[in-house]
Amino acid sequence: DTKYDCIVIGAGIQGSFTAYHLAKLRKKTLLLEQFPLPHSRGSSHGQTRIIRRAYEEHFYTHMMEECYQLWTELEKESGAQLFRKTGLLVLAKAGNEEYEKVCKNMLENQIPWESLSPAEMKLRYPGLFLSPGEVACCDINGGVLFAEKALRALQMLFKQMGGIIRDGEKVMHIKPGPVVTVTTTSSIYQADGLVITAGPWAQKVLRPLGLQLPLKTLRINVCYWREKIPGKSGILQSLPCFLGFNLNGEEHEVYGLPSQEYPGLIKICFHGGNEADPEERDLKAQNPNIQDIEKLSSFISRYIPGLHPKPAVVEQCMYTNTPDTNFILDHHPLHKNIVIGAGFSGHGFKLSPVVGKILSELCIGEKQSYDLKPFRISRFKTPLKAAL
Ligand code: PYC
Repeated sequence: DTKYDCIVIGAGIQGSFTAYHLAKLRKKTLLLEQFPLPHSRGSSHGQTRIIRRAYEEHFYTHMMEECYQLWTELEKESGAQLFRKTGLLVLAKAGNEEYEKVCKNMLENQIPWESLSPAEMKLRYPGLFLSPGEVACCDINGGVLFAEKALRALQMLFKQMGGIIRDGEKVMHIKPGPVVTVTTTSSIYQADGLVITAGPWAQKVLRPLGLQLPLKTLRINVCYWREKIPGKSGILQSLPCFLGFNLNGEEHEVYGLPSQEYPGLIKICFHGGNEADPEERDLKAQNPNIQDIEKLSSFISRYIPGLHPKPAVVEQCMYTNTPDTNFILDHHPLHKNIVIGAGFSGHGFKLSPVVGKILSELCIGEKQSYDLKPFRISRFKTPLKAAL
C-alpha cells in the first residue's frame, strides 16, 4: 500500500524526530531518505553535538526545557545512553553583547548557571588560558549528545511503532493537492500531509514548489586536535563543552567539545564556513578552507597552548543558514498540507525533539504547542516564485 497519512522527506535528526512523533500519534508515516542509511552527507552525522540552555533568545531556552525531557524519554525508550553532562562554558570578552544576553536569559529563566572568576577558571581548567578582560560562565547542565546513536535509536523506535523507512530513494517530483503525490527514483507514494526536512537539499526540493527561501549552505570543517605531549596539559580530561564569542578578534563563534569520535583528540571548530553546494562538499574535501583552519590554529596557540596547533583530523559537515539563524518551521504559503522544517543554521540538533513535535503538529493540523512567530516564512521578503 503506497498511501500514507504523512510522508517525511529527509531522515536526518529533524525528519527522524518528526516521523517518530507522527508514529507516536498513530499516523501511518513514511520516512524517505535519498542516500542509503546511515550516511555522512548532511548535518546529522558524527558522534557528538552540544546540548545547552545557554541561548541569547528566550524562545530557544524555553524550547530546551521540553527537549531535555524528550531526550531523557528517548534514552529510556531505546535503552541507550544519549547524553553526558559536562557543563557548557561560555567564553567572551567582557561586555560582549551576546554573552551579556546569554547570562541575562539564564538568570531570568532560573537556569542553573554560574559566573566563573579568573582564579576559578585557572583552578578548574589549567590548560585553558583566558586573557585579562575575558570572562566565563557555565550552563551547569550543558553537555554532549551522542548524535549518531540518537539518530539510530529514533529510527529503530519509529520502525517498531510501524513506521516505514525507504532509504536510497531520491525524490524526483512532488505534486501538491489535497492528497500529495511524491515520486522517487523507485516508487510513487501518496499522503494527506508532507513534511520536508531535507537539510542542505531543502532549496532543491522546494524550488519546484515555487518557494525560494533565503538559505545558504555552508561547508564546515570539523577539526580534531591532539595534545603536544599526550596527558601533559590535562585538557582532554578537564575541558567541558564550550562556546567562545568573538575571542581572538574572530567574528565567528568558536566551539569545542570532548571528542567521542577519536579517543585522545578534542573537537574544536568555527561556527561557520564557506558557501558550498551539498553535492560538491566531498568532491572538494581534499582542499579544505585553509583560512578557517589557520584562524583556529591561532585560537588554539593563544588559548589552549597544550594542544598541537595543527588539526590531527579534519572532517566535513553542512550547515543550512537563514539570514537571522532562526529556523524555518511553517506551512508552504500556498499548499497548507506541505510543511517545511529548514534552516537549522548549525544549532538545530539539540532542539530536534521539539522541532519534530512542532512539525508533526503542523502536518496533522493540531494546535501548536509553541509560538511559531520567530520561525515563519513570512519574515522573509518575496519567498514565492513562479513554479519552474
Ligand atoms: O548550538 O551549541 C550549539 C553548537 C555548537 C556547535 C554547533 N552548534
